[in-house]
Amino acid sequence: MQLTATQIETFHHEGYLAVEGVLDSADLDPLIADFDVLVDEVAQDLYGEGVISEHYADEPFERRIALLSRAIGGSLQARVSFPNNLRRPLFDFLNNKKLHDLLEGLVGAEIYCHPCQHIRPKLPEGFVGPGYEDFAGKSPPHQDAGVLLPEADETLVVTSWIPLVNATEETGTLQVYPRAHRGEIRQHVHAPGYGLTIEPTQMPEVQPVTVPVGKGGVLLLHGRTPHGSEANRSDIVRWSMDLRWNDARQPSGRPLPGLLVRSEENPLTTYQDWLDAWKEVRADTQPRKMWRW
Ligand SMILES: O=C(O)CCC(=O)C(=O)O
Ligand SMILES: [Fe+2]
Repeated sequence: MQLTATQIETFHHEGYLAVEGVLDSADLDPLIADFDVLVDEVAQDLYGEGVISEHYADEPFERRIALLSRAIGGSLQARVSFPNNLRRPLFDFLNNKKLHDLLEGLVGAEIYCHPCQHIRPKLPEGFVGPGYEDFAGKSPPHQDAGVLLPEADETLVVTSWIPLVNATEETGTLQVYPRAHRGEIRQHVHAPGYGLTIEPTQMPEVQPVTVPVGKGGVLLLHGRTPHGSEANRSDIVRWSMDLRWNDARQPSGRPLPGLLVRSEENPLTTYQDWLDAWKEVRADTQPRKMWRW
């Protein structure tokens, strides 16, 4: 599916665009099945380490990681997200042509899959006690461009936010500040336990819009569009992925390995290239500047 001229215009005017029905079960099922396998492996490890006394093996994808997280009193996000998870089904998903077709209208035909990306099992609020807000997964308002290095200030890095369950207001879908992506990158400050957030005096004057996105849909965000999310008030995990993309010929602002996924000019990144690049990063002990603030 390619974006229409009207959709592209809306994206640039509003700073975001929700597109329903981009992906179907043939796209999502193999990935979700692999997350299931991965969560099972995590459960086996935790059980082996004596940290949990139950595997929760009969629990569905939408619940199991919440029960495991509660049992350990902490977050398991890092275990299932990049770069701990560099599994083949994830690589295949990053190479999904439907996503590239969609992105091509915004970033052009030389497409780089940006290394700043996350898989977020956002836990139901009721599962986490006080003090664990950081893994309840509320995201304070921020611009994704605000977490990259200034070298990427002129690069349009598009975020594709992809829920793996229906993302509704109740499950804590994204909230987006419309038409607030113009102008300079706003000053960000560290919000304890939450990462970077826009400095309060620089907050947009508009009210945020809650954007529900059905499973199979994709929410596209301009890198300077302020957005965040509230708590997940449902009783299922709001699994989502945020993947970023830019014109491969422009700086990404994050000195870590991404992937060339569509190009007429250069060979695409193979699975082995990707693994090797991350291996090199892990072996490199030199400090790397990753964030502007
Ligand atoms: O998933 C969330 O709640 C936050 C995601 C986000 O900030 C992003 O996709 O850039
Ligand atoms: Fe973000």
